[in-house]
Amino acid sequence: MRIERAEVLVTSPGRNFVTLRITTTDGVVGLGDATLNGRELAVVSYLRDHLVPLLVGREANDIEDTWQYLYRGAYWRRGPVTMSAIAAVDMALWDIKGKVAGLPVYQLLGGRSRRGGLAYGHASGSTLEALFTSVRNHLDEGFRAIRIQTGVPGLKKIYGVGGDQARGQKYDYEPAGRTAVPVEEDWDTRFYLQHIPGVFEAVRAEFGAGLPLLHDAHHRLTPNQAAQLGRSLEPYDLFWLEDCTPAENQEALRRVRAMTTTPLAIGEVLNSVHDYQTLITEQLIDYVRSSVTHGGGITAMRKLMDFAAIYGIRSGFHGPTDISPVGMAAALHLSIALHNFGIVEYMPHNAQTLEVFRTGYTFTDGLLDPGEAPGLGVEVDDELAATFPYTPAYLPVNRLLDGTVHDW
Ligand code: CS2
Ligand code: MG
Repeated sequence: MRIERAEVLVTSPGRNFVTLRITTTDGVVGLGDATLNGRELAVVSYLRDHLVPLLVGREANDIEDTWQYLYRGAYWRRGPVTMSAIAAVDMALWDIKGKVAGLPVYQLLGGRSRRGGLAYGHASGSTLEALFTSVRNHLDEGFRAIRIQTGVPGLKKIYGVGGDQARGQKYDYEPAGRTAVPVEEDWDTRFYLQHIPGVFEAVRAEFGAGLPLLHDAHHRLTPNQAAQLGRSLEPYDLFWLEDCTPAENQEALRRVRAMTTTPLAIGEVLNSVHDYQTLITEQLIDYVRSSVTHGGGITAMRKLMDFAAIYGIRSGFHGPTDISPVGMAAALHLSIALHNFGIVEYMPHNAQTLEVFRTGYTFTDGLLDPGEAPGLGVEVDDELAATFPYTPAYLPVNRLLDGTVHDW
């Protein structure tokens, strides 16, 4: 069974998604997610101009060989554009293999390790009152683990803090801005560090000790600041503190790790096992945050997680709405099969997106399940997808109060 055709679909039902569709000589179709938020068209070109011509005529069954061919054969290894493109090919080939076998992909990965994957939702509010409402709404929707982000006095707007939920603005920071250039936001780490511990104290007082709580620092702190935050949050027993320092400096986590017992998660911008080498071998983190979409696909993420398993490190795959339903499904098949699963991020896609991509995964009692459909279990509606053309959209840029550009 050879690859007959590979097409790249770009659609924007509220936000941009890049999907690779591979069709085999037997007429079997597989889908892969290649969405790289804010740099989508770079991956479209990488796929269309450089990978599709290499794929046509290749044996569709040989997933590992195709992965190595695209990774080693390119000479230029790693990086988010390359790895997202390879991920899309990899996912599509697993989708095809599952369909040919008549099995959901998780069965091909060794079968089920649990009933469902614990998912966390994004609660946020510019004030404590708005935050509490958001937490309650998430609990009502069935979430059993919740990420907490709030406004900070003295700062105008903070990424990850949504608007008025009653007016449907729940995740209005995702996508950040459908504008020609990025929106600019302000930032001051001292204001932030002074404010956050009190927020967690209030959330614990309101919702009790049992609820798993997470927090994302979005790479904005120095190692010392991150250590200070981790220590100040210890009384509130976080499930994790995410992306406390810029992820490209693995050694920075040594200082943080030595200073706090708050569990650490990092890696949504990492895309290779090599990016994790120090983090994993020195046990500097507790959770791997890469997505299957940006981490080279199921083949690569399975290996990364097996490496992490030796050190007792678990998965916490990135699952914001910029991971398409196809990428989310791939993450869920892997999550359900892995022994060292930890948690998975879940921001439900909007209704338009779920009309373009018909999904088979379910969310029940706080757990996500990939479903039993053969392959990944997602289908795309071409005609509907074509009615939502690509729209430029960018994440915000941060400036300190004196105008200096700050870490994302
Ligand atoms: C966030 C995301 O989900 C998360 O943890 O950090 O909102 C992230 O900023 C975007 O997905 C970036 O594309
Ligand atoms: Mg994050």
